[in-house]
Amino acid sequence: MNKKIDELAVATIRSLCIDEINKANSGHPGMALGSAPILYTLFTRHLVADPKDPEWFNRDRFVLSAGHASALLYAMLHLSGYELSLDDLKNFRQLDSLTPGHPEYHWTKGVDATSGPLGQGIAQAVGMAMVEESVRANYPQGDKLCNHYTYVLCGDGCLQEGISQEAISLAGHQKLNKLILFYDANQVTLDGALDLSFSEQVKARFVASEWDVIEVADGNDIEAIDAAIKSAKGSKEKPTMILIHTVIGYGSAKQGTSKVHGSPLGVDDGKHAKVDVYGFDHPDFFIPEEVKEQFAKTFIARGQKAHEEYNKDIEAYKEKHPVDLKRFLALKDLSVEGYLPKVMPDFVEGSSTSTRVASGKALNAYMLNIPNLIGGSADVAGSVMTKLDGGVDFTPEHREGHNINWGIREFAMASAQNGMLLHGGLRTYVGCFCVFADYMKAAIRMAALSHLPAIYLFSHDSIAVGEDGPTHQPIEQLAMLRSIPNMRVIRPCDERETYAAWSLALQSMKTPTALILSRQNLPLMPGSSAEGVAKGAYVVSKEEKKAQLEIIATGSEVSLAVQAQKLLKEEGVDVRVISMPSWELFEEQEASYKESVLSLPWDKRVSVEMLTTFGWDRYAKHHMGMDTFGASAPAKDAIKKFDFTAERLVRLCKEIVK
Ligand SMILES: Cc1ncc(C[n+]2csc(CCOP(=O)(O)OP(=O)(O)O)c2C)c(N)n1
Repeated sequence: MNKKIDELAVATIRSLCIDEINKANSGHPGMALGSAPILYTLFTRHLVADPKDPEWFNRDRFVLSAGHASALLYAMLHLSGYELSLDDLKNFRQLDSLTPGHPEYHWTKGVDATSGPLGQGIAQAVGMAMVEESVRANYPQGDKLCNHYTYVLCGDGCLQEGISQEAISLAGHQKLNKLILFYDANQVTLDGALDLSFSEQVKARFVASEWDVIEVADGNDIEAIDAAIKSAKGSKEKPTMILIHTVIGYGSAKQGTSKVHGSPLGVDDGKHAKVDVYGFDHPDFFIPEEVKEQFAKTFIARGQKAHEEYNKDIEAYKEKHPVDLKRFLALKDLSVEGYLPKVMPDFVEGSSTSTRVASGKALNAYMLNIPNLIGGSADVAGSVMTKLDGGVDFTPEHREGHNINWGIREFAMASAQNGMLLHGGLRTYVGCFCVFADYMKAAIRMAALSHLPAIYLFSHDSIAVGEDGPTHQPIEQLAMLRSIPNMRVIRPCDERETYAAWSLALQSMKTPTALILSRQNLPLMPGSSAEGVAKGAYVVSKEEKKAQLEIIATGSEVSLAVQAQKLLKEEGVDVRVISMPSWELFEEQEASYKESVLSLPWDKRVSVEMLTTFGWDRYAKHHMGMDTFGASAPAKDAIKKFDFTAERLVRLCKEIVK
């Protein structure tokens, strides 16, 4: 190996990082400078990807879990031939630039995952590695379609976050041997030395989680990093963590301290690092020709060759397995078009079922049609109905399995789902009790921000959970979910609405969907409609002549509202009942449709939802909801205690009409 060019290239990368951050007068030089040799070694000697086709399906994936080191990733992408110009580097962190503060998927070509919230990148990489196995196992000669490594770079911060352990533990259990994690162990975080808050034996923790561990003593030793990656790629049984001792802010007068974590070096210190330490005496943003050539003949040439060979393999595959290839090509981009059943099943009028059971039935029906639908729950499959009946579990021995046992790791489950969808090749869902959506919030937000069509099944959706009590009874969770931009929440009122909700969730391409499901049985509503669900809200039970009030209900409260409507009629009060399974879908409708459903003025409308009333002012002046925590008791007693009855709704409506 030519040590001289390696040193020159690393000096170039580090200098670019210093210049990007100095020009922006903002950014995180610390880890970028310390980790530069790691990414240089990975990109020039191992990573397989094609900058001309950044979305090439079979590329190796790379996740910068420590997203604050974005200046380094951008320098790497520029040198590696991606569509990211020197001007883009000069615009680091500026409005609408291709080089935002933290890496954003869909925005900057070559960025495989949005990252920055520490820890989540590790779980996303675990999800990617799971899909890599699943896709390969689900096709004949699957290795011709999907066969690559997943790399992730993290720092001390990511490993302090709890989600990292959930993800590491899962990856070890699943024996994801093609997952390779670099740990930039610089022993410094934002506030100071790591030992202010951390004295863990990190190696032992990984070993205990069934990982291989390799240690590199000097983060500037490219040959040692290279040898570690080679060894990790050969692992047959376990994922590998490569612990690399680095120096934060390498080259700066402030290296080794937290002062260099998140502040620009400035001109003088920048010059000191570049000239005195790296021996790189050039103008800002200078890239030597030899360095450009080095990337052209390593990373760029390797990727191009691999991609060409892959394309040839696909041509041959087409001859042998045309039907499988068609499925692969559709699902690689997450589309299920052509795989959804054309008609709804015949629902039994007069029947009653919980929407969690209805969801399980819908899932099974859709799974029979969509071969690459995969998912599971955080140890509540039997309660949330997340299993494919008679299906196989996804395990190291059965990578073709569709049922994932996520274990009680809600946050990593949701974050890994993001990684699965970022990878592409299959559609996913995850489930847990609605109240624990809070555990997953940061990952749900990330799905919405990353435009991923994640599906969440949240059952046990109100105080009707019953005996488990207020710890398990959601109150404010729907308000939280509804407040996330680019998020869709659907709370179906019966079996028909549940099937429709599932279909909409699967058709979504860029928006996550949460299905909010009941534990208790709900009657099939004669007026419920799949088309109505698609519009977010519709009249489920009309007024007799002229409505004096409009009751807007969701989920289990729709039947309660219809009951109240009947009682009110007996007392001479005419009301309309609207089922509103999804605020977000309703907001997408034209004004004329919205006005046809909500036809009365705001002060003549009542919302009914056995959850917080927070947010409902948007649609109604009057509310029947739950603005306290619930209580532990059989469901009927809990509901009685909080007087969540048709009679109360009748009283409220009469009061308003008066
Ligand atoms: C979940 C989360 N919490 C806090 C932060 C703010 N933050 C960004 S970097 C950082 C310190 C990370 O330390 P380390 O991983 O060692 O990075 P280094 O100091 O080496 O750059 C913190 C607290 C964040 N980005 N995400």
